[in-house]
Order: sequence, then structure tokens, then C-alpha cells
Amino acid sequence: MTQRADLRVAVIGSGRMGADHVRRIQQTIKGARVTAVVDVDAERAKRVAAPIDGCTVSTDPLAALAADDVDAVLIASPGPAHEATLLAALERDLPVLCEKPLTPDAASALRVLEAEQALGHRRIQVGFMRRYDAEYVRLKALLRTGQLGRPLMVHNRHRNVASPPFFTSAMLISDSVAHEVDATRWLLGHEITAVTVLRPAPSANAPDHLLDPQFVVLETDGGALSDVEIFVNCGFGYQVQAEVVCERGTARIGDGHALVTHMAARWGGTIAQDYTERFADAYDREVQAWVDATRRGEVTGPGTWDGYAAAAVCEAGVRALEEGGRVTVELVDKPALYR
Ligand code: ISE
Repeated sequence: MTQRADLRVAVIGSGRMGADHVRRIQQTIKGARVTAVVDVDAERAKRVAAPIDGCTVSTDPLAALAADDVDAVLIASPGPAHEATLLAALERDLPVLCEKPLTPDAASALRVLEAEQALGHRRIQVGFMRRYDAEYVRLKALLRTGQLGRPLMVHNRHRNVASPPFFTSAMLISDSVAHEVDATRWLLGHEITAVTVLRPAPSANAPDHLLDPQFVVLETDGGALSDVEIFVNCGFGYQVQAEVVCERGTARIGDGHALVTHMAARWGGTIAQDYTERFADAYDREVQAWVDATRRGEVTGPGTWDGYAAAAVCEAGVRALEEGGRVTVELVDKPALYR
């Protein structure tokens, strides 16, 4: 691919994440600009696109992908809308950064995996941004050195201040724990083979009928366990923490002790309030890495296989939540394109 001055990006979905990415591409990212914003809500798309000269606005993702001034696509629409846009992008051989989840279930993720294989080369990066977070990157690098020995367990805590009104009990797994599913696979280099979900009596602060918090146990093909406390109405802050317990030591991230103050007989710091704040740097690095790789004609970072594996694990997790017990994860054989 000849290198253009700027990668011209269509952003599909202009809700919280989409709008954040539009701002990021325009203000922070080098080598890209937004040329189209698409949303089912035309007024919202208009508002998000307003500050950008010459940016088109539409409600039809497929029309945006067909436009002459679009080289690449960033998908930030709700998960159930991803498959159609992904398949259309692959048909046009357009590079894609797709926010998680790749698709909401394993069967649809498999259709995308098959379409990319039919194309013959990788085109999709999936937005598992923790792989670009400085603390996660250091943790992974440390594990790689082997100094701590073999990882035995991962303890994850994932807390949100409050869940949005549309959140369901299944979404605690498919929308939130999806991140720990990917982080576990990436940190350990293992696939997840089984999921169990336990839950205490729900918090009185959770909306009615929401099973919040939940405690998820992931088993891996490398013989490790990864547990996840997911609590999306904790009220006090946005916290993502992980501790890896290995044969010769442990390593832990996410304590948020970057700034500690001492004043008026107290000490402490602040806690981020949402993911756009906690992972702002990670999103910047993720999108920059996507733009740089795309301009080189490459695909790096988490791909379609990772999106498919996460979808299959989350589907098993939702079954474990709804039916109880331990649910095994069935994956197809990993195709050569992703090895
Ligand atoms: C949201 O979709 C995210 O991806 C956030 O990172 C996560 O913390 C939150 O629970 C999800 O709903």
C-alpha cells in the first residue's frame, strides 16, 4: 500500500466510545483523520462530526464504506450491529478497528472469522485496549521473562461506578468480563476451556433484577485459574486490578497509586470514574498502533481469532450464569491465518 498523507477513517457509531475516538483521531492521533461519522441517530452523528471540516454524516454504514474518501473503518456501534459492518468491510478489503465485542456470540464471530480467511489476509483489529495499557504491558513483559516462574492463578477485580440503564445480568459477562477473558488469554498465552459463575445476593445499590456483583472462574488449557470479581454498581470508582500468582512470586497492577497526597491528618489519592479516564492512554496507543500498522499495510494487535475466542468464552459464561454449574468452551481449530 502506498503511504498516504492521512488515513481517512469512517467511524461507525457516535455514542460514548465512538465520539471519544472521533475526538482522539482528530486531536491526538498522527496520520489519520475522520472523513465520515455514521449513527442510527442522525442528530448525534451531526453533533459529533460538526467540528470536522468536510466530514460526511449518514445513518447507513454500508454507504459510508463505499465512499471514495474512506480508507479504513473504526466500528464503535453496539455489538449486535458489528457483524454486518465487518462483513461489508471485508468484502471491500478495508482495514478495521472494531470495538469489543467482535460480535455478541460465537456463531456470528465464526462467520466473520470465515469471511476473513476467505479474503486470505487479516484485516481486523479488535479493541481490547488493555493490551495497550502501560501497566498491563509491564505485567506481560515481566511474566515473559520467566523470573516469577509459571503462572498459577490470576485474580482480577473489575468495578464500575454505575451500570447504564440498558445493562443486563448477562452483559456483566459479555460486555465487562470480556476484557478479563482477553487479558487472561493474552497474559498467559492460554486458551480458556471452562467457565463457572457464582454470585452473592445482589447489591442493594444495583438496579432491580441486575445480578451484580458476580464472581467468574475461568479455567485455562495451561492449567491456570483466573477469577474475576465483576461489580458494575460499586458506586465509588472505576477500578481494574489484576494480580498474577506464579510459582516464585506474584505481580499486581491497577492499584492506582500514581499520586498519593498527605493533608490535614489524612493520606490518599483519587480513583478514576470511568474507562475513558482510566484507559485514556491505552486507547491513544491502541488507535495510533492501528493507524501506523494500517499505513504500513499490516495488521497487528488482537485480531479476529481473539474476538472469536472471547465471544465463545463469554457465551459459555452467560450459560453458566443462567443454568449454573461449569460450562466448557468449544473452539474450532485455530486456522493457519492466526497462528
Ligand atoms: C464497557 O463496555 C467497557 O468496555 C468498559 O471497559 C467496562 O469496564 C464496562 O464494564 C463495559 O460496560
